[in-house]
Amino acid sequence: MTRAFVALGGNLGDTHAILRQALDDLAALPSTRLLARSRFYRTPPWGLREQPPFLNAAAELETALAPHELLDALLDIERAAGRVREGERWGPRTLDLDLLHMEGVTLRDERLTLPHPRIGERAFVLLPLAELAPELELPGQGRVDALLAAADAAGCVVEP
Ligand code: PH2
Ligand code: MG
Ligand code: MG
Repeated sequence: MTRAFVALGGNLGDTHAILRQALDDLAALPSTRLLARSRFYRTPPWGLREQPPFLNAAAELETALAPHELLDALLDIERAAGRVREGERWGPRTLDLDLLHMEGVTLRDERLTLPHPRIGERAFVLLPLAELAPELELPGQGRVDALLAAADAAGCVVEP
């Protein structure tokens, strides 16, 4: 079994309901347990500024799935939430599930890079991830709590 961390985000539709459903879907994956989930954060759009704010969260899993099996499962959950991949890069989406890290795994191919290479730039990923694993060491990037301390979390707020 491998510990894995997933970032959840979305800014189209009923974002709370969509993220809650995604967490249920993660918990229901084969050979996988949902160990923990963060609170939900409302966050300013990053990358492409002219779009609605996002709702972001993170989940900690324990899984026997291989990295690419887990990636395919995340894409299935995105599709079930009505995700269409035709918009702009960084643009609005109903559900985005990004595989952040799997313990003991570093890899880079045309479909997947682990750990996710841009965690350190993104407060909307680090804030929820730091709730789950502040001491986690991301190979090549550093500790989650140190990355968060250096990140710009302006405008990110916990949702009730
Ligand atoms: N996802 C993006 C682009 N920009 N901004 C925020 N705040 N949260 C996101 O999840 C996000 C984003 C592309 O995946
Ligand atoms: Mg993303
Ligand atoms: Mg994605």
